[in-house]
Amino acid sequence: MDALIVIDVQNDFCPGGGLAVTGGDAVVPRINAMMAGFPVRVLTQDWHPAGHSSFASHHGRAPYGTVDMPYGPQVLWPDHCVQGTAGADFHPDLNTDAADLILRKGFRPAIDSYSAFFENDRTTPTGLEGYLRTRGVTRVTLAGLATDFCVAFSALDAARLGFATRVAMGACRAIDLNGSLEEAAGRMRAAGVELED
Ligand code: VGL
Ligand code: ZN
Repeated sequence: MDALIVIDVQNDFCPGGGLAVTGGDAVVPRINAMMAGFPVRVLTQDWHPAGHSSFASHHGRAPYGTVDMPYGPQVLWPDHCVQGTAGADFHPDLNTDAADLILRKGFRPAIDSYSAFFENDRTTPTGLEGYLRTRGVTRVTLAGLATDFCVAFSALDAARLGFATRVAMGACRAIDLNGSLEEAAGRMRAAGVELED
């Protein structure tokens, strides 16, 4: 059984948003068209409380530096996807009606969660693995935002958990911070993730 996992197609990751990804909105028609081809469809939503510890503003710092968190280095982001704000809403044209499950992540104040499977400590589960396994899913295809952070971390975890994992690169867009896209692509390939156009 195949699942489509759509990562964080939210207003703040689209042009005009708090953490805008270049061309982020361009993935929407492509993802809507893909949905019909999958029996299991999951959308994830980055869902931070105000003042989240991944926000540069929380530390009185400029965005895109890093801090050492108890779980390791953490990139500091502009405020984004704050619970209940318009920036946290899905892009208005995304076909959210087609979703079987909407999974929220990043809601714990002290820990970020790039991956749809585990938070950034790499051990706290989101519950998605259990959902997919109990629905009989063995293969996952990922799409969405951003290629080099939440999509890549989700793909690497999916592969590690034993799901046959594919990323629809044409239905993703990257932040590309200091070569992070190339690095993420290399790590995904090395982990056996299939990168397709
Ligand atoms: C993301 C940075 C911070 C993502 C989420 O969806 O890729 N990136 N929060
Ligand atoms: Zn976030």
